[in-house]
Amino acid sequence: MAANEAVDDVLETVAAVAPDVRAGLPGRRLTEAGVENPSGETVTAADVHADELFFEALGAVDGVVEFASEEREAVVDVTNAAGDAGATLSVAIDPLDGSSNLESNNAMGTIVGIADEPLPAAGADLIAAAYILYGPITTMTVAREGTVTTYVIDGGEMQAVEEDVTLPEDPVVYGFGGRVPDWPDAFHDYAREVETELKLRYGGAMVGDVNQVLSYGGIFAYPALSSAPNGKLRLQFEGAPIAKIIEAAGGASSDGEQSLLAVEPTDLHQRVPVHVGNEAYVERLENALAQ
Ligand code: P6P
Repeated sequence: MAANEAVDDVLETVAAVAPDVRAGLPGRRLTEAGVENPSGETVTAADVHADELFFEALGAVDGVVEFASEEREAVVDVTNAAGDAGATLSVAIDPLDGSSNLESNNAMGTIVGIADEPLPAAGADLIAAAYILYGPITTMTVAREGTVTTYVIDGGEMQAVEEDVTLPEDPVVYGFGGRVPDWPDAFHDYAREVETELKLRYGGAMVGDVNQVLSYGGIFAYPALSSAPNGKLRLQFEGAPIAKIIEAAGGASSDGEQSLLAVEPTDLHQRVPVHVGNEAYVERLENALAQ
C-alpha cells in the first residue's frame, strides 16, 4: 500500500470517528479521579473516551505502525498482525484538545500529525496534518502536499467545502495564552503592540483559536512563560501539526527563533512555545524576542 493511500485511510478514519467523539461529550466532563496525562494535566472522562475511540480505529488501519497520544506515556506499536504491506505511518494525536472547554460548552478539537518516520518525529517529517473542530459545525482542516482543504464532516464522511485555503492577507485577530504577569518582558511588549492593531479572540482551545486565525488572519501564541520557558503546548500533538497546516496555508510558525517544523524532537511529550499566523506578525515576534 502506498503512503498516499494509507494517509487517505487515516484521514477518513479520523473523520469517521469524529461523530462518536462528539456524541460522547455529554455527561463526560467530569475528571477521571486522580488521573493525570503524561504532561501532568487532569484527564477528563471525555479525554479517555476520545483516546480509546481513535486508538481502536487508527490502530486497525493498514499502513499505520505507530500510534501516540497526548494521553498515553509511550508510543504504541500497532503493526497489524497481518503485517503492514508497504506504508509505515506513525500517527500522533491529541484526541480532545481543549477538553476543559467541555465544562463551559465551548469549542474543542482533535489534532493529528501523520509522519513517515518513527515518533517523536520532526514537523518537517509530517506528510500530512489535520484538525477536527467541534464547533457549531464539525469541520476538518487538512494539510497535505503543500495545500490546505477544509471539509464538513457529515455522518462521518468528509465533504470538501474549501480548497487551497490560505490565511487572509489583512490580519484581524490575535489570541495569546498564559497569564499576562507570566509573560517575559519581550513578549509582553510585543503583545501590547499587537493589541492596538488586532481584535482579541481567545477561547482556550488551540483548535478553535487557530481556526479564527486561519479564517480571519492574525496570530495565535502560547508563548514561553517566566514560569514555563518551554510554554505549555506539546510539539508532537499540537505545535508541529498546527504549524504544518498554517505554513501550508501561507502563514508562518515559530518557537520564538525558528519554524516549529524545524524544532528537534527530543521527547514524545516535549513542550514548545507556539506562535502561528501571518508571516509579518511571526517575524515581528522573532525580532522582538531577539532584542
Ligand atoms: P489555558 C488546552 O488545554 C490547551 O492544551 C490548548 O488547546 C489551549 O490553547 C491551551 O491549552 C489553553 O491553555 O492556559 O488558556 O487554559
